[in-house]
Amino acid sequence: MPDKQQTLVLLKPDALQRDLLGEIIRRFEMKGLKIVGLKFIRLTDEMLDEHYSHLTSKSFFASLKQFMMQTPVVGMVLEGYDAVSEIRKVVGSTNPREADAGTIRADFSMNMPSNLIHASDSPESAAVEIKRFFKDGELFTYEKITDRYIFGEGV
Ligand code: IDP
Ligand code: MG
Repeated sequence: MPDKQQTLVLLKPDALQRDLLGEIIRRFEMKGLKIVGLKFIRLTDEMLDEHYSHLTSKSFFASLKQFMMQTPVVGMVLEGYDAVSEIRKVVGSTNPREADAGTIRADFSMNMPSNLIHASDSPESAAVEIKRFFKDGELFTYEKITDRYIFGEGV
């Protein structure tokens, strides 16, 4: 049985400005990823220092943080089998020009840091990032009538 996981996604300010929120969420839904958390988040400098701590030494760090604070971001927690790696597949490589055609970053973006989406890169960082942005009461588990078709349960 594959591993049912939850992962953290942020839709970045370029997704909001370019009216791509719906298109991106639609692609996650089409893949069969279940939305278990969804809200606007106004990121702060402190939150970004923590979230992008692996990039503090990079020359683009300050401008990346500035970019991420331009508008609220949409935070999502998505659930599915191997959700962490499956979402990264749908999202595509960090540099949109190196991303495979058909991925969201390749299809809708050109450059960094404006590559539309953050998605956790491992189950361990997903657990930390979900806790960073969502309280327990903001996550919802529920049955969908399509679960058995998407997840293969009881078929
Ligand atoms: P990821 O978002 O695919 O996990 P990371 O290496 O964790 O990639 O980088 C976080 C974010 O930092 C990227 O999504 C992108 O927005 C930004 N970034 C990464 N590399 C560069 C760069 O070389 N120039 C500008 N921004 C970058
Ligand atoms: Mg990353």
